Amino acid sequence: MIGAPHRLARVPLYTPAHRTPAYLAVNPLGTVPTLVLPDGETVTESAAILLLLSERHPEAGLVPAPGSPERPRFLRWLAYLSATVYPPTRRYYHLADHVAGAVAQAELRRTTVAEQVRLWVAMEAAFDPAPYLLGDRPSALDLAMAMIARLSAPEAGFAVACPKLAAARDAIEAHPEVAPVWRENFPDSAPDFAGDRADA
Ligand SMILES: N[C@@H](CCC(=O)N[C@@H](CS)C(=O)NCC(=O)O)C(=O)O
Repeated sequence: MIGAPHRLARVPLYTPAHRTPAYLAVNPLGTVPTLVLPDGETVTESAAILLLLSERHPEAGLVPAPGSPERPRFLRWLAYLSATVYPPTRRYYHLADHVAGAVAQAELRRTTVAEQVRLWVAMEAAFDPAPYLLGDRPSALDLAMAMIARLSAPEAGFAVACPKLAAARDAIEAHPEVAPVWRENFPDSAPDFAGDRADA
C-alpha cells in the first residue's frame, strides 16, 4: 500500500528453517515480522513497524495525522491489538511454553479461547466500520486487526462473535493492494474458511 522499495525475506514458521542462528541474530525471539532498515537498524513489533513505515511514507495516509480527530481512536486500538489481543493469540499456538501436560494444556486452550472472544467482543462494541474501522479510508489499524483476527483460534468463531469487525476485515482483505498479499500469507482466508464458524 506504501509502494516503497523493499526486499522480502520469508521466514517459514514452525519449520527447521525457523529459529536459525542467522534469523535469531536479527530477531532474538525468532518471531515475525522483522523490519531491517537501510542503515541496519532492526525493528520488531508489528505496531512499531506500522507506525514507522507510515511516518516515513505519510503520503500513503495509513495513520491519522497528529491532532486529527481519528488519532486517539487509532492509537488506542492499535495498542490494544498489539499489547492485549496479540498475546493470547500467540499463546494459543504455544501452549506447551506455558504449562506441561495434556490436561493443563487443554484447560489453558479453553481459557485462552475465552479470553480471545472477550477481547474481540469488547473491540466489536467500539466500532461501526464504514467499511473500514476508521471510515471510508483504510488505515494501518485495519491491517493490524485483520492480521490478528486471521490468527485467532478457530474455536473463537471470530466472524460470528464480531460481525462488524469481520466486515471490516473482509473489506481490507478485498482491498486490491492487500488481497494478493493476504492470499499468499493466509491461504485459508477465503469466505468459507472454517475459522469463521463458531462451531469449527
Ligand atoms: N509482539 C510481536 C508478536 C509477533 C509474533 O508473535 N509473531 C508470530 C506470527 S504472527 C510468530 O512469529 N510466531 C512464531 C513463534 O512465535 O515462534 C508483534 O507484535 O510483532
